[in-house]
Amino acid sequence: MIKSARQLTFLGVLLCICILVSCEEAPPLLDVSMDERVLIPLPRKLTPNEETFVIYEKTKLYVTEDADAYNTAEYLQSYLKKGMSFFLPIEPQSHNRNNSGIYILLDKEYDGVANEEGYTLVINQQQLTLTAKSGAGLERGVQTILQLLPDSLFDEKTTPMTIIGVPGCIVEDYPEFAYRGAMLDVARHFFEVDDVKRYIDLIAGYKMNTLHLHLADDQGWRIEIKSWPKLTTIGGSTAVGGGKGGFYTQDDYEDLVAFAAERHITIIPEIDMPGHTNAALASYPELNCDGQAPDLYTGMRVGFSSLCVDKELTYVFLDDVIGELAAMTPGKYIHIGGDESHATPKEDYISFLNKAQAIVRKHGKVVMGWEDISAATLKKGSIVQHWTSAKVAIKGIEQGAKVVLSPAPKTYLDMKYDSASRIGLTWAGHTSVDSAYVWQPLEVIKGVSKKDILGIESPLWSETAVTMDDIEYLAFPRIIGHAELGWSDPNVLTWVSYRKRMRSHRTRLDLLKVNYYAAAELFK
Ligand code: TNX
Repeated sequence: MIKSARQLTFLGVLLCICILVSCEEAPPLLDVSMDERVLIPLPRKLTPNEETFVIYEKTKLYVTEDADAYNTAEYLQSYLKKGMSFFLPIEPQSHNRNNSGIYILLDKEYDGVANEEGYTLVINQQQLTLTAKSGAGLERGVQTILQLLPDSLFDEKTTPMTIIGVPGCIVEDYPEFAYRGAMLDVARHFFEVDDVKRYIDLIAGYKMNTLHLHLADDQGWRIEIKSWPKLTTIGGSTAVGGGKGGFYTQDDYEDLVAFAAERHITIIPEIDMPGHTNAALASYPELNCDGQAPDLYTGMRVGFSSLCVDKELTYVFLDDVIGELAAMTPGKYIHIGGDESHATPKEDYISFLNKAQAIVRKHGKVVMGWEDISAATLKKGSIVQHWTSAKVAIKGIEQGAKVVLSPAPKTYLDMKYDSASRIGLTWAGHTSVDSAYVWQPLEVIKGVSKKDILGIESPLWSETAVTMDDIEYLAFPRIIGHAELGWSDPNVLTWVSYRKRMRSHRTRLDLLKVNYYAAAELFK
């Protein structure tokens, strides 16, 4: 018989403990098949099962105790919060590994996938587990999780959901190429910090890992250099067509770098030289051989400007600019352009580039440049970016450089899709969505082997792109195909599979309000 209130309390506590320990409440059931979801880029290995993981109000996010796992969990949490009626708590996984829930696990010793950016995803009725050996791996994996969530989660118009299903499967995944990049030309037209952040978010969704910012050209200088302030006050004051221009303060730039780093995206800054420098030359008369500053330039010609190769001051200028840029750049590369220096005599070009490379090295960074820099003596570890001449790129590779592939007819996002495109250039032809997708990276430069190729980059030159809508119209959907070529196994990719997946994926682009071009060959 129960004799006292104290005994009653004791029994009550015991009962509660029993419930908590022995019978964790079973999650509700749902049945979602992999056929209802699309993955782009296509993973290496995808094995669907018959089970469904259900996210509902009792679901928790369990993490290993480190910043990367926690940040990844928070990122997923923020997406789930947008479309669901409740908030998933994040807890350390140490004592809970057998509970039902979502697990984000960083394990430096993990050898399930050897690649630094690889990850494994195991989804069944009980658990959804993402494992990787690096923060970058977790980032690529969480993007796969987001693609496995229902589109309705991304729909601002639906009422918050109380329960969603994630199709059961095992994904083992890793990239084909270490470098998967996009380039944004913010010099011909300037794009605000928030626009660049949106671009970063969009490319992160397809597992790209590099954003190359073309920060200076004839028409505009877009990055604050404290020791040479007129570069931005004068050089940054206009744009192609004579717009008002703009520039990033160093605080803006550091904000961008940090924002990209959260998505494990490296920003590579480019200051194009010795050509493409009219904005700098217009800002400081003393940088010119004749001491006369040219007018600011708002046209679209290339190849008419050059830094003054023989002037001592040119190298003081470079040292200051690269020094400040290097201090804002956690990544290892600084891009020094080097393309289309038609106004610089060849001997001068070579001597200039050799000095410029030494300055980049002095500031602890590695040189990246357009393939044209192969004319100089390249330092060890350099990257040449192929855009138009395989012959020139090979000269760089022969010097031991690795190559990033940006063949203009396939990857230049500023080429018109066809003659009806409302903006874009045509010098490398028209680039339809299927043409941008159907090519083999290993065949771009004959005789070059995979070990020479660091990866792929999609440049978007902005002579004709004025607004973010213009950027999205030119980039999407072509850039998604490039992301897949950079990540997935080339032996299994087909246009038919890609087209089928893109047709389903279109809803997601609509919900994210991406101003993509609805190409007939893809969507009609
Ligand atoms: C060539 S690609 C350029 C750029 C132009 C672009 C337009 C390269 C290294 N130079 O200066 O903006 O074509 O498509």
